[in-house]
Amino acid sequence: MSTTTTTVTAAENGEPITLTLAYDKEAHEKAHYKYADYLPVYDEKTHFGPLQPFDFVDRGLVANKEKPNLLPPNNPSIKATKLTPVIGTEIRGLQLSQLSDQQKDELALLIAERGVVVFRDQDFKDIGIEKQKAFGRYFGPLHIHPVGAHVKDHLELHNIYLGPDNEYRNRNKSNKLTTVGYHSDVSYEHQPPGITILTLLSVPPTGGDTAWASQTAAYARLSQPIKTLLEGLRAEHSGFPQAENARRDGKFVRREPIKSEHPIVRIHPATGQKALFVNPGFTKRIIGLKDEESQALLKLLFRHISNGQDFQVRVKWEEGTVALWDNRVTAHTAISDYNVHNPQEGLRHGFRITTLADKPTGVNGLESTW
Ligand SMILES: O=C(O)CCC(=O)C(=O)O
Ligand SMILES: [Fe+2]
Repeated sequence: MSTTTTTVTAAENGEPITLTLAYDKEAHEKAHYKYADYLPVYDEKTHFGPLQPFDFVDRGLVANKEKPNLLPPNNPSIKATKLTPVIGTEIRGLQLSQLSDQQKDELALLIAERGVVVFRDQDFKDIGIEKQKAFGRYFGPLHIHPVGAHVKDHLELHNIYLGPDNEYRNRNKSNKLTTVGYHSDVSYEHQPPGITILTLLSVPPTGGDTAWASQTAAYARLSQPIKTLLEGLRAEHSGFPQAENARRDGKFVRREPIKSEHPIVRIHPATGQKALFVNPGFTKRIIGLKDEESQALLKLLFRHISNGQDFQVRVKWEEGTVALWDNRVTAHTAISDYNVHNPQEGLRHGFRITTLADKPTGVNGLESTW
């Protein structure tokens, strides 16, 4: 398993920054890779203190619920298709880069309602990094990943890269039966992400889909006694294993890991919908239960989320696809089913912009603690 690590020095604000390149420089130079500026690197110097609390108002709260600006009726050039009855909408005929504030507000609400909205044929990947970040910032402060590879000089662009020159993303999967691992992005944060915007720059012709599960549907399917039990409970979400694995692998940890205790049933601030807010990626235990009780209940919920094909959607990426999802009402997983060593199946590369949101609120005002 080869992870390329070449160390170079970049002069930034007069201060040298050690960058580790997480790709094969020569191979990409030879191929004149169009998105070379977005290749994965590690800034091994910039360290951050804990994230600070901030006020958050969901953009979806001020949106017109009919969405007349985003999806005007009688406009045949805009096509919005429900990918499944329960979760996922695909939009063609609109450019994210051209949306007005009103349209973005309606989009925030649509993402909350549908879980994930997939935009096809976008110019978003070519509008430049500053505009990409500004688009994300409209929905909330941008998250900087505590350990991940990023785009050079832009820590807010979390790198998604799996190719012959860097298989690190699959490292922890190599002794697993499946690459599927449902999670809600960095749910251990005290004010965890709302909307994530994932843009792929290089898409394998087949494979590398992403799947999402509706956590509102997952909640709704539960029996009333289980719903009632879960509504009174919090679960611990931890960033420690991720940071410990990174350190073990010689990666730089730019922010020390934290834990949060979030309500297991969370209410979305814009839709008022209840959603399950536990995920196999980061949720470790249920507070107040005995160990065996917590393990049994989490196992039940994780299986429920992962097995529920009838409340999941699987999306095939195309050139120009951008997917936006709401981490408060969905869990998602990359599907790493392609052979990175087969040039025909090739490289999957993109970037994730992740916006932070509210401190989770549960039923009867149950709040997150830490
Ligand atoms: O690559 C994907 O499809 C999703 C990646 C992901 O879930 C993540 O980086 O958090
Ligand atoms: Fe993710």
